[in-house]
Amino acid sequence: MHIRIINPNTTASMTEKIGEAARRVAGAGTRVTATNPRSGPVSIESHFDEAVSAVGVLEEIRAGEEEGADAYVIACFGDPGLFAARELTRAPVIGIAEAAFHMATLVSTRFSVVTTLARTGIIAEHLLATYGFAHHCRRVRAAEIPVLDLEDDGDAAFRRIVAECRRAKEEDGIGAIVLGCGGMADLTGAIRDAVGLPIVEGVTAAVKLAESLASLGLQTSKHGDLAFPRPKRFTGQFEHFGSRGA
Ligand code: 2AL
Repeated sequence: MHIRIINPNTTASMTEKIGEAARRVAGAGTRVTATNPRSGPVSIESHFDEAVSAVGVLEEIRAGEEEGADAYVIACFGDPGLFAARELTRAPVIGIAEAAFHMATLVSTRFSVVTTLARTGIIAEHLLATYGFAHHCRRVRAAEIPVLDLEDDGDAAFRRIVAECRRAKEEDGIGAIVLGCGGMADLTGAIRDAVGLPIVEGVTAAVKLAESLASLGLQTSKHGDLAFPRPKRFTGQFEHFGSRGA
């Protein structure tokens, strides 16, 4: 099977890192490709960044449909464009936040999220509520690192994440930690060793869930709200979206 991983930000080094983390856990019969939109923010750390990036995600889904991808992973912790992406394809589309939340509840009754900047915490909180996981999450914490510091100053970022994870372990009454950024995908093992808790990382969780869905023959339902969008005209720079539909 072919899993197409979409890093919604435009930082190529992060896309590469995400692809490598995914390939490390993918099964022998799984081909992983990692892409990012041509246009958009270099990192996603606000509602504005997220809204702009969602259009790029949808462009990448359309490109994946040309290639016949079997499943998609949206590799940003805000899951930008997730439900819209599901409308564009029969293949499963999995967001890394939802994948991590699901997996965390299978290994612990309560978890905390450790994300990048405190201002992005509200995005995770909204998703926890939307997906029905709020009851399982004790706290959304931030290591106070800008996303691109994960690329540019990895050692310092790692230390701050581990320190926050240790505080979560001591203070939150939790059994597991969810890492709150796609750019942390390469750090999972080292954080687990340093903290001594199950560390659930969304990119790898999403790859294994995508493989599970594919092996069960489960695709995105086209009955109801996730049906292909009704054909209609789009104008201006989005004119090309108008040719799609049922
Ligand atoms: C993210 C993420 O996963 N990638 C990105 O650019 N921003 N989310 C986050 N909370 O830092």
